[in-house]
Amino acid sequence: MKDFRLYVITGEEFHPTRGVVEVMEEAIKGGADIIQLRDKTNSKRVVLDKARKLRELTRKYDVPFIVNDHIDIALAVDADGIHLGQDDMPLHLARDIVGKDKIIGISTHRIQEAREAEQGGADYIGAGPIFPTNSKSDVVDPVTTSYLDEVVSEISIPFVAIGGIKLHNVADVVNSGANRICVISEVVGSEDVKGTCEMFIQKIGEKVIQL
Ligand code: TZP
Ligand code: MG
Repeated sequence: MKDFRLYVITGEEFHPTRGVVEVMEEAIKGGADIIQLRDKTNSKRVVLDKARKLRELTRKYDVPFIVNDHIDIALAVDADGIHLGQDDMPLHLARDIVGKDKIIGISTHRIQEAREAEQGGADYIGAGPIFPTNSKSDVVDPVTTSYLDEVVSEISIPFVAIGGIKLHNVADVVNSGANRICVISEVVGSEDVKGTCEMFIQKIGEKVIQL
């Protein structure tokens, strides 16, 4: 898969007066280089409609488009991939369904899950939640940056740090070895989505040397 640095996931509850396409377009203009549609509340029909629109947008900017949970919707709109959690369709079955060319991302919260995802042929893993977050209801306790240390030392496929990552704490994550950051609320809930993405991109590129 094409590498990425700033992975932005939709979170429409954080921008109630603005449309999802408009917000995600700003994120892309600010440097988001992979986008995920995540909608845990609306009907399949509504999610499908948003997926179609975001597919159109991401094609225009040549940015990979991932659908959370819904393999059928991902296939229907020809998304680039799907993102699955530990309670979703098992990885090997998902791979059988979507084929080898689609990206499959797997959420992980502990190193055993990361190992299984890697061995099972995931294209990337999510590692988190690093910090407390209000963007996920079934959330597990924060895994902290010590989980990133484990992932850095053991896992070879790309990983993306997620969960409670803000402009004020992203340096901790970057200094733990994460080169790819995934964000919902700090980006999509911002008054300046594009500017916030630009600041994230800048901070992802800055590794603080600890003396
Ligand atoms: N998976 C682990 S934490 C999380 C997801 C989807 C939510 C991240 O959202 P935020 O607002 O960036 O903390
Ligand atoms: Mg899921």
